[in-house]
Amino acid sequence: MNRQFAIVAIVGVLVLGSGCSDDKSSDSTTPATISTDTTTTIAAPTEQTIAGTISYAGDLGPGVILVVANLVGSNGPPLYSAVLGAAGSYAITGVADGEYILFAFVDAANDRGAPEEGEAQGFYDTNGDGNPDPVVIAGGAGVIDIDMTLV
Ligand SMILES: [Ca+2]
Ligand SMILES: [Ca+2]
Repeated sequence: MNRQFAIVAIVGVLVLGSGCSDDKSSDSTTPATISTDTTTTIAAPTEQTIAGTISYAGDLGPGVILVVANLVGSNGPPLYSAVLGAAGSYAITGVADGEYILFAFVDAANDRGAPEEGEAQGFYDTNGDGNPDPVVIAGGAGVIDIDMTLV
């Protein structure tokens, strides 16, 4: 989900006359010259991002770690996902407003799909009560430290 946005910044460059001080004929009303050919590419915006760290003590082998986010109460396929080649930090960007359940699991054969038997998994449960804690995304703000441990 690493969308990048190429943003063309139109930069108006105002070129003023040099105004040579000893030239009494200098006309301050001379039109300025505008240049509009500067292009700048910036990184994707970081707002509305869900980010955190995945911990996994096992050997990932040829597998990957999938991090998925879905709306609370949804039974459909995950709306968002990230694929990690190793345990560590993740970020899901461009998340629409909503209340999400974060879940992560090892995909041992790297064949995607739902978690299979024996694949370590975990969900975001910051208060440790055994139930997922929803993450709220709204108003252009992202969330960090959405950490999960796969067991
Ligand atoms: Ca699998
Ligand atoms: Ca909880």
